[in-house]
Amino acid sequence: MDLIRLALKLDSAAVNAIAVKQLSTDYTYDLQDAYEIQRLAIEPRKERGFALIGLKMGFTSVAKMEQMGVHDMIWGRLTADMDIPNQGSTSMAKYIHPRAEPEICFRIAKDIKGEIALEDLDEYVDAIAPAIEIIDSRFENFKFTLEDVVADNCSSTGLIIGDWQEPSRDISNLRMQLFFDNEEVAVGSSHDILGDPWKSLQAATRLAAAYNEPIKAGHVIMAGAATAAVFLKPGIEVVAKVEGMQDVIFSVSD
Ligand code: OOG
Ligand code: MG
Repeated sequence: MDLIRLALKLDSAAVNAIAVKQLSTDYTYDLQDAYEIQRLAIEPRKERGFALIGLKMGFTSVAKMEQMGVHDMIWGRLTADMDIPNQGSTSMAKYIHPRAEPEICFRIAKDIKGEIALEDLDEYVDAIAPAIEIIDSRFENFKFTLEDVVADNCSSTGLIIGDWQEPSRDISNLRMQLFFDNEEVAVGSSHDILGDPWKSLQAATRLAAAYNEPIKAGHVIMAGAATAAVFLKPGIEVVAKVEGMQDVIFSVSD
């Protein structure tokens, strides 16, 4: 199996917004191969001038695992081309079948070299923010196995980060809501993210160390969605509200 060829296939599916068949239909491959395909698929992005800006955790809530039928935590890479400014807009034409989900994001204050214990994480974080993630599986019908979704960089495609604020250790029970044109389309609690989003950051330090992916000062780490994700539609305004934080907003054009 040619991992580079599969990585390039996924990169071109993302760039051209054209779905491809699940890799697992034609290939037998394990999680290690899947993370290697993911790593290789990020290289052409870097070559196009888009640096790594951080990492994301996925399937850190039961709501997400049940929606997608996948039952293990995963992690993916975030690159500069995915960043959409708060109050900005994005176009449906860039995606295959995009969905949005409300998240919490950590900003890293200094380089992290190995796994960090939960109680020591404060030192490494200088801000937190509410965020929205846009996910867009490159696989037909948004269907995949655990290996497929990992190879496909955990469906990563866009992120909108709200106003940064002082990090608080106590973010384990904040209401998190997603609105499309003022109508609530998803609601949950930050408690749904592993009981506490800081635990998701802890898991990110463990997994990044295990896969030799350094987390650097200035990187952002997305903790994973608290709710199921909702399909975007052209013409809507999307707002995420995280209790005690400023709203995050973006709009969707054709
Ligand atoms: C995979 C990405 C999962 C999250 O927050 O749980 C994720 C997917 O659902 O397609 O980003
Ligand atoms: Mg997510």
